[in-house]
Amino acid sequence: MQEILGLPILASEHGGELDGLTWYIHLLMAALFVGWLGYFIYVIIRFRSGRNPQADYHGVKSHFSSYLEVAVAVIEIVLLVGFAVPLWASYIDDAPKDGEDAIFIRVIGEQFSWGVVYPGPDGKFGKQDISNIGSGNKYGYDPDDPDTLDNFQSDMNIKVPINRVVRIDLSSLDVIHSFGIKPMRVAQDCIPGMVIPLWFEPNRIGRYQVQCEQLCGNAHYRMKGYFEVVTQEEYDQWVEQESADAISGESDMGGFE
Ligand SMILES: [Cu+2]
Repeated sequence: MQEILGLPILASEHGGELDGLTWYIHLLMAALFVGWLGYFIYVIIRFRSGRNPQADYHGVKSHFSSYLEVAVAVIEIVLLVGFAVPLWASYIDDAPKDGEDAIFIRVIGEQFSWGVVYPGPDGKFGKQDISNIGSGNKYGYDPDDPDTLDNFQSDMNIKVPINRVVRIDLSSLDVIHSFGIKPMRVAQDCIPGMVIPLWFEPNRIGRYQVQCEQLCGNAHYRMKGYFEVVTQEEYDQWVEQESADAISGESDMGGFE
């Protein structure tokens, strides 16, 4: 069905279900299209002027169609409140927590780039406080916290190992952005003042595009980053190198000279 619908490459575990949903919605729409078209043609023939020379000025008296409309609205409310909202809440609740087996990353949208913060080999982010914010420390990580030392920044470029659950905590420094990766079948708004988790499992090695999916200003198009899925060994080496560079002060974060 991916080929029929012309969908982008699929590279995540849950994406197949989403593509399935897209496919079923297309089937439903096709059935509705054919059904309504058939009814339309029937009405044109059945109520043609040749067969009905005199117009009927009374029309339909029954309230059946109104009841039907109300029933459809009630079913839609039940689907939304009873199923869709609880399902989404449970997805958010199921996000991997601190200490669980997952890759934790923080992504911060900003006009017009993506800040990407990794916790480093110890898996712990340094403490953050608004009083630490200053030049060279725009996210307010505590330079005296030992957990901050091995944190590193990898702006516009996210790297993750294959077949591991990735949890990305999204936020924004200014306006509403939206973090999207089509092959992963994920998209989530980044809202200033909120931290929203997004989690999924990449299952195909490759380099994919991250884009901002919310028009956020005149250089919105520049918010294009990369999401690279690599082997576990390659990922571990990369984290070690980036973290070492941060500690020695050769790159952003950690160290804080
Ligand atoms: Cu944006």
